[in-house]
Amino acid sequence: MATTQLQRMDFSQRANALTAADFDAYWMPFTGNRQYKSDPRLIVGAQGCYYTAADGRQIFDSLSGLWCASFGHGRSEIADAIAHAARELDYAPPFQFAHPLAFELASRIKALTPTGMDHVFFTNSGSESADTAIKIARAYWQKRGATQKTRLIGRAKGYHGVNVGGTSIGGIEANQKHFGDLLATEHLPHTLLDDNRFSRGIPEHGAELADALEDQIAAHGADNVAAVMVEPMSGSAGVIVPPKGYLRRLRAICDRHDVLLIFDEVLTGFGRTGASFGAELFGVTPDVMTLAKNLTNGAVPMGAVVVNDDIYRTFMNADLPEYQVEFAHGYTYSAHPLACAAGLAALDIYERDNMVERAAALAPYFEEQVHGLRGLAHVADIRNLGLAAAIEIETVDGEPGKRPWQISMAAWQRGIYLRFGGNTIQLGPQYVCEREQIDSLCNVLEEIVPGVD
Ligand code: PXG
Repeated sequence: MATTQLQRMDFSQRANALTAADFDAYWMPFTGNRQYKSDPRLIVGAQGCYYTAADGRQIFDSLSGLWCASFGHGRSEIADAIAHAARELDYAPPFQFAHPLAFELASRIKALTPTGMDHVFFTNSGSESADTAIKIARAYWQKRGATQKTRLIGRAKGYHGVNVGGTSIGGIEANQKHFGDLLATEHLPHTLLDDNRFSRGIPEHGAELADALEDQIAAHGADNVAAVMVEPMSGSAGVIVPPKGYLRRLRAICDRHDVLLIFDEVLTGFGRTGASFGAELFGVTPDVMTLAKNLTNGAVPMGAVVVNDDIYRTFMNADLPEYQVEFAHGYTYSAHPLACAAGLAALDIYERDNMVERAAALAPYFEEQVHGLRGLAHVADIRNLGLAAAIEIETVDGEPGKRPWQISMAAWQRGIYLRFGGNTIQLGPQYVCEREQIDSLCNVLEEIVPGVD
């Protein structure tokens, strides 16, 4: 439908007007396009913890969008901030010029992130944050004269988005196998151990798996290793929580060998684990931290990379004429005024409404209810941390994703948006939801999980 025919953004009317050609024109990301287009699941509105489907049904959002709208949908403060910014300053070039909101938001992020994380580089997504972090790490060692320090170490089952750096350092084979040569990277073993099945929160076993980092650094020589990047808690691979002591051990090994530690906090940032950041929960401060998602409550795409003072000063103290760029990197939309406005409004809500405390207060109840699903047919494991949980589903027909997909489709029929990935279904409710909503989510799962083939 031509945009001029509808001045207002009436999503529901527009949903009804879509044609087969429109469906064909849109190549959907991370989607079985053929299946979706034969059975579209259109979303036309969002408020609080619910989406509105095109057929008018209210659909419970059990993953805060994609882990990004944790403070509740339709926050009017954020909408107003975006609208104001769009009218006052729709765009400003971020290279060599800037607008005030960028500095304000950087200061706010600095104040909220762990002590020592002092300087903020803006991107537009988690993927861009991951690739930016990798480039910062490599360029840092170059500036320090350690030109050989370029190798990168990630972790099996890690997810750092879909750009080339993040795809390489990530450890999800399905995301890598179609793309030929990627960056050379090593991968630490994941920490998904049989002994830890059905652990509640942080599992007991496996801290020693961190010692693989010693071996990998030794194999290449510390002089050749730039950085290690891990999620404090792996989200996409199905809520893999690091064992007690594991991240501290990684930190110690990095310190011993002068290797930068990058925490990808795109998903864990701003309260998801029941603490403000994974770094805080686990008591480990990285050198570089990547952020996105909740930074704007999902309302405008935005990411950020936060670095410690040593890294920033190393770039600033480079022996270059003052007018020359210290880091040849940036995006047309870095620190976009609409994103900054959304970020400032989202962080106002985050602080004023004590979002971390809310998430932490709901987490024990969530844990109890989710673990109540243990014993259902097909359930192989349940893992959780804060307001994140994954239910691992036994594989059928050699297709790990089949049952999770069937469960998600059944959930949609029952009024729940449910995310599935690999052999898991994943839950990440909004911090603003209530116990009753967790109850009804788990009640529906109790009915549909055993019901799939
Ligand atoms: N790092 C981490 C840790 C993430 O979780 C990204 C980077 C990439 O962010 P962008 O904004 O480029 O998508 C992510 C994204 C899921 C799921 O189902 C998780 C993500 C995205 C989509 C689905 O767990 N995380």
